[in-house]
Amino acid sequence: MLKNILLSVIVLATAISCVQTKTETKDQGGFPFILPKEKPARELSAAMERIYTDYVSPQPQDNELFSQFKYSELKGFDYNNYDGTISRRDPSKTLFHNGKYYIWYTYRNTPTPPQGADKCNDTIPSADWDLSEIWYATSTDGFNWEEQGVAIERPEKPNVGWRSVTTTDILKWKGKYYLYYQGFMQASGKRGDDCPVAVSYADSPDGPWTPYNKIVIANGAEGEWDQYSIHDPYPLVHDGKIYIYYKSDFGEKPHLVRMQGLAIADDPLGPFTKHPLNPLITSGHETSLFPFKEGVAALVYKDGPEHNTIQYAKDWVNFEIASITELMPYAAAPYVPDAFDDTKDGRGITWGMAHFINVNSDWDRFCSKLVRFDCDLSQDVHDPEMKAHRVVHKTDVYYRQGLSEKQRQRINQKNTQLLKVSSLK
Ligand code: AAL
Repeated sequence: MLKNILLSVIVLATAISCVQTKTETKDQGGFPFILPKEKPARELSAAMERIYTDYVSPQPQDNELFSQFKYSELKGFDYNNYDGTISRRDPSKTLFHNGKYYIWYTYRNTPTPPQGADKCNDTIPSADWDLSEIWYATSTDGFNWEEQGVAIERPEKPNVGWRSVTTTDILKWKGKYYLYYQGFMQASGKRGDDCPVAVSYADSPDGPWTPYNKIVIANGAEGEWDQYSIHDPYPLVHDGKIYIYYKSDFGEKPHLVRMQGLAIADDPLGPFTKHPLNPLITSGHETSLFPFKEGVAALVYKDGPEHNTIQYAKDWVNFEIASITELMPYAAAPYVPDAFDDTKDGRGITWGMAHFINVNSDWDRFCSKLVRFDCDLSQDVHDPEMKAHRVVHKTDVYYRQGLSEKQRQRINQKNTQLLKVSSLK
């Protein structure tokens, strides 16, 4: 008897709650014609809730951390007609010093294009960034560059980076300059793209650069996510310390996972302590960040579940998606005027360097080139053209993403089966 009473109470309560929900939704009327800038006092769907809770503004054009990206060819760099023997890639953040912009980058100049790990030797590169040095260039406008030559040479064996020194970034700290870079002690691709991080220092951005000749950010312990590769060291100054964000490739090919972590030190030469919550960013490839207001923003592109996003961490550790965008710069290395100011009000960015890899779309002549990008991710600029919702592509951009032979065969087989079945009816 009691059981039946309980059961009927539950059924009645459920019915009332359904009617109530229906009644409440019905009473609030339709959503307003003008999209409210603030979250309206009404019941919202999950998606509508999200545009008011997860993003700076419900519409991209009003979102300071949304931007399109525009690209410009650089002048001043020779690439041997893109025959694959010269490559420039993975630029550093841009530094402004004594009226000139400075960039550093991976420079490869080898007798052949990359030939893979099995065919490489002391002069033949395994990969586009094998047997490379760190070179630098200066500019007064960010479009026309004057290559200055080598900044960091490959050291003698067995010093860190003897095989290749690549993928550098710049730190200015207490009047001195530090270049962090990947120091390869074996050809990339022998096992994987394995390397730790090394550092050199100078009193001037023009050098001379003194190698520390020690590993400054070491690979993780065996079985840890970053046990093989510490890539794309990216220094910023925050909370009176040096914050170096970095990437690691982990897991097994062909399903490499690329995520980003953080190592922190009080001194540019270390010791660096890795953050216990690493990895901090679940997607992206090279590291590209900038102080924004009290936190730090990140350009997250290319790989992972949250690629093509701009993310933000108020505490410099826990990142949230701030906007979704497209056609993002690869290996973006912005000009970040306040990168080393330990600012509590990061002003943001409007331009920087990036790269195009495999510029010929020909794996037998693989080489990369530097490019400039512009954007509006700044508190001090409002450029509506950079806040347009969509990038308008010409039709050939879509046709170039054509079906592979394998996909066409799959589609044709499916179609043939359908026609056969329909003919039997
Ligand atoms: C780049 C960077 C690192 C990798 C290779 C060269 O895009 O992620 O530098 O090692 O690719």
